[in-house]
Amino acid sequence: MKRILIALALTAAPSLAFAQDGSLDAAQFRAHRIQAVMKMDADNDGRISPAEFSAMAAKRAAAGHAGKGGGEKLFAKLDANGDGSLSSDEVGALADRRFAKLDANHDGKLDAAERQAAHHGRGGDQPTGF
Ligand SMILES: [Ca+2]
Ligand SMILES: [Ca+2]
Repeated sequence: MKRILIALALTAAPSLAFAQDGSLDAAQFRAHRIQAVMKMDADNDGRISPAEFSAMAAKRAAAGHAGKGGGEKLFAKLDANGDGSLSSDEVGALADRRFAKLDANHDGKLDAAERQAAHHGRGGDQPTGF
């Protein structure tokens, strides 16, 4: 089961290809976020444990990326089913919500400006850059 999840996560995460105009649709955004978060999966079990999550948060903090320290609250927020680990589904669901928020003009795509805003994490309090 775990192996299947990993395989799915891998095939669902194609290299990020921008449309010609540099915009990104919801599916691409989602794949990209899942890919980024699953990099935290140090033991490759297809899920992000609290330890893996805080290791990444600590790394980012050390690299000078702000983050409000303890990722515990954030982790709890991301762990939609409360099973103590983050699955790619949970990450994907959050990415969808994030996308809807970032898509300022609601055209179903993130253009360069909207993506820029995302990059700077405006209104984001999340060390993983959601
Ligand atoms: Ca893991
Ligand atoms: Ca979970």
